[in-house]
Amino acid sequence: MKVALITGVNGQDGAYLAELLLEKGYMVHGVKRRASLINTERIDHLYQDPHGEDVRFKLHYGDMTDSTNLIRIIQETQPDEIYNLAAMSHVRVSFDTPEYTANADGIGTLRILEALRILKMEQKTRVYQASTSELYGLVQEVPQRETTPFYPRSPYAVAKLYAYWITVNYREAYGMYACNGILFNHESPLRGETFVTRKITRAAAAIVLGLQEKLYLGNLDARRDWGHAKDYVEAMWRILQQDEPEDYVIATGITTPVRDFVRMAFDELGIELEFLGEGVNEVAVVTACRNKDYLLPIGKEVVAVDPKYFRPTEVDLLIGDPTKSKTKLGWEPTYDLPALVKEMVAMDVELFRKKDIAQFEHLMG
Ligand code: NDP
Ligand code: GDR
Repeated sequence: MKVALITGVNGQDGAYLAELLLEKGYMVHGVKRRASLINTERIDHLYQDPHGEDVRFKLHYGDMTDSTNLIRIIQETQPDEIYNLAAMSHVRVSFDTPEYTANADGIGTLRILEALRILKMEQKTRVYQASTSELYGLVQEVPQRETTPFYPRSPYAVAKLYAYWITVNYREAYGMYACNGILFNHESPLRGETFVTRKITRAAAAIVLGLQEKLYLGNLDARRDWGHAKDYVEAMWRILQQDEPEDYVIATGITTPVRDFVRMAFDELGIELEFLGEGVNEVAVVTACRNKDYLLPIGKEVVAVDPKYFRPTEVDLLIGDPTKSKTKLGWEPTYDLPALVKEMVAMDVELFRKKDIAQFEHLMG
């Protein structure tokens, strides 16, 4: 039985990847941080009683900033494959916590690679590093591919730049099977609530259900190449199954402005919007309601801009060229953007309907 270790197992990608690897028959170990409240909601359905027989999913407490603990977990679990997904992954927040982000996202990757050398496992264990389209930052070339120069635009992206190159360096210096997946934005109903897509789908659901008045956003002009996380974790696995270790762009090849994502999410609920005004004064108002269950007053302002969500330096345009991953990995996305939006909106409506509304009140701001 192959053994995998996933850092960031209770994040969006960790949850989908753990499920995929369990389906493939792996023994899966996950690293999670201690939190004051249990935050394993995304992986609770995978939980197995550790006292039972044939347990194939185990969680370990750990932190990317603590090398002693990473060395111990790797020694105990003896993984064939490590998927390093743990990171402070919010670009805007990285401007507020730059040093911590560098430590967890940059040096954290070094700690994993060096742990394998200390334990003399560098020839046994394959490493997947969660690299990002944020490395491309300021547009140098479109679509962005494996050979496009990097120009990171946030403390997050700069930390990930270090992680990218230390992975390449350990591959070249020590002959390790260590690869970067340069993944463009990928979303799902499990996406964290403060990333723009999930923020929009949750707000659209809450507004039509009368639980929220308005959605405040930052830069509506930014364009992103959005795919579904379920497709992207399949690519991670494929990257570690090749004869030679290489780096791959994983993307859909289609880019969409944030404004259009907003339009699509509300449209899914039968609400048609018109965007009026410019810059910080831009708003979206309701022009039609097609669904009798979700009636909002025509002319109601449901979206406005709040400059607090602007970033000191922004990444304006991301569009990936997935040719290499299609050719070499045989990977293709199965979801398009309309299917992704549909699934996310439906799930958020269901969540708000199912759960006690009071639980959400503190999140409405
Ligand atoms: P999430 O933010 O959903 O998950 C990140 C995970 O990392 C969480 O489990 C979090 O734990 C954990 N984590 C954060 N800091 C530490 C730490 N110091 N020690 C241990 N664990 C930590 O991210 P995604 O699942 O969306 O992304 C997975 C990886 O892929 C990240 O590295 C991200 O930067 C990268 N990436 C993501 C893309 C995307 O579009 N989703 C695109 C390209 C790259 P906790 O729950 O305790 O906070
Ligand atoms: P991103 O994702 O920064 O691309 O990083 P995010 O969804 O946060 O932002 C996408 C774009 O939307 C604009 N935007 C807003 N963003 C947020 N979060 N909140 C808002 O209110 C808002 N309004 C407009 C942003 O300015 C940006 O241009 C994600 C993360 O998952 C990273 O970890 C990963 O590496 C990259 O995707 C690829």
